[in-house]
Amino acid sequence: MSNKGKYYITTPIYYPSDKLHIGHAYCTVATDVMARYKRLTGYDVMFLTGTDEHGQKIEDKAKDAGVTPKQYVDNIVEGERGVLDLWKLMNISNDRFIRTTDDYHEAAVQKIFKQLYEQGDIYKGTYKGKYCKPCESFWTESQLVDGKCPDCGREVQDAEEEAYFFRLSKYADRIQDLLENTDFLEPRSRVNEMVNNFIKPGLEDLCVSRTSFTWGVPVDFDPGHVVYVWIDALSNYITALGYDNDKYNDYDKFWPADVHFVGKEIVRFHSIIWPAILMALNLPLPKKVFGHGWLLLDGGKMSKSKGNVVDPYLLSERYGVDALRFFLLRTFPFGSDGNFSNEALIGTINTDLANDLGNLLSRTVSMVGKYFEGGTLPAEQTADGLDDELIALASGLRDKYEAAMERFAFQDALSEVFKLISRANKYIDETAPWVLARDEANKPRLARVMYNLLESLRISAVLLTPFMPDTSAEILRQIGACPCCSQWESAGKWGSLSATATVSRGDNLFPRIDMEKELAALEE
Ligand code: ME8
Repeated sequence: MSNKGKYYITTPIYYPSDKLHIGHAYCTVATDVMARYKRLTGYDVMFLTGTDEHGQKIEDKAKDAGVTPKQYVDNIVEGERGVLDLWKLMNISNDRFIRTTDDYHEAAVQKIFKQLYEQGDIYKGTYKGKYCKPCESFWTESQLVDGKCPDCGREVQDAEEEAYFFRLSKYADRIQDLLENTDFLEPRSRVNEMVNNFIKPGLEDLCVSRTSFTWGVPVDFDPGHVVYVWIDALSNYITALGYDNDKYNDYDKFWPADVHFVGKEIVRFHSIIWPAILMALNLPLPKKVFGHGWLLLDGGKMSKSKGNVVDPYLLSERYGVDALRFFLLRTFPFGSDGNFSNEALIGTINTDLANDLGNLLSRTVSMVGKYFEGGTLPAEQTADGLDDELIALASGLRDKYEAAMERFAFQDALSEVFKLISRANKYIDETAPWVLARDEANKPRLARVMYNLLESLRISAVLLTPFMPDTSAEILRQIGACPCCSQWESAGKWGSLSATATVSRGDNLFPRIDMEKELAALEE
């Protein structure tokens, strides 16, 4: 396999203030799909995810639970059905997992904070403002919406305390230029929002330390202050590679990141504050920040603090990991919001996976087994003009898929694959193999029809691998694909499967779900 170079991709580091929900799984699955896709195409990938473990909210939650903050986060991260278990269950292929309570990270954050202070990018002042406790966000009066937190709509409190500030204002012009004149931030629609709402009204310096709680990285030169959220959280992307620490040694190789995937509510932190911190540290900027949309439930954002969350653990167990992964990226365009519902999930499983993909595989493999000795195609095969359209579609698929994947348009990439799957199902009706099978003289033609179906399945399965790794492996196994025709290169080459492939039947990939019964069962 060719090595195309390095690729570094990250998820946000999630707050382990509660169990993670389907919104977190959404971003992590998307990142995993991209990481797997890049590996498939020959990149040396670093995929980072992790947890953001400090802050007042976690301190409060731990107190309520009667445990220390560290015990609290340890349980959510490492405990049974915790974050690590969830990612394992969901087949997440992260190369590294960072916890902001890891010693090496804390020590590096202290160094970064001190450096910024010593060079004058951080100074001491008094913080006056409004604070939203559930969101752990400070807001200025002008940012409030109807006097409430612009993120969650809840009440905010007056806050005033001695604090350190980062000179964000100093970087305003450079950040505006970065946002407006490069493709640093995508989707592009988010650029105007950042520039008009945050930069044009005047970027204010950012409060980066707190004295009102203790669960944070201590400011080592000023006891009583802990580093407040963003310098701690954002620097995970470099400390996890070994920046300012000896734990890892990958900074030179992998930084700058190729893309940070983040939800739209933290685009501001990643496209304004993070580049400013990096500019102050004189480090290269990530190549791209992509702000994805939210999964909504009954029209509102799912969130741990609102409690309207859907458990990805339960959904994976009930419907299968691959079905859930597929649903998340097939149904919602990555840059936009989408409404999660059980009906949509079951509908997608039934339509795309059970009817279209599952049926194509089971019909094809069972016909090959039924019509040919030992399930092996004979070498003598007869082509027909009827095959051309299917072959043309399959041969052009990889390029279209690649173009969509490079835009993070997962839904479009899957639509292209499913066009081939539908076309192949139609091809079965057009060629009517059961009619051909009635006459021995038609065997070479029948063999060719079967081969074309197996080839369509092979190319589809290779391209579905990043989305549904286990399912794709099973399809490739059933159709008798050798390892070398299961690679990216061969997904672009019609005819890679051996003409005399041998199929082996397996279980039905996705049994159809009875929607009514299932919805009733879920209500219980
Ligand atoms: O913001 N729909 O952590 P967090 C889609 N620790 N995605 C969602 C979602 C939803 N309803 N809810 C959450 C933090 N997400 C900080 C990040 S990064 C240096 C620090 C996803 O636990 C989405 O990617 O609140 C969002 O940005 C992220 O989880 C926020 O997770």
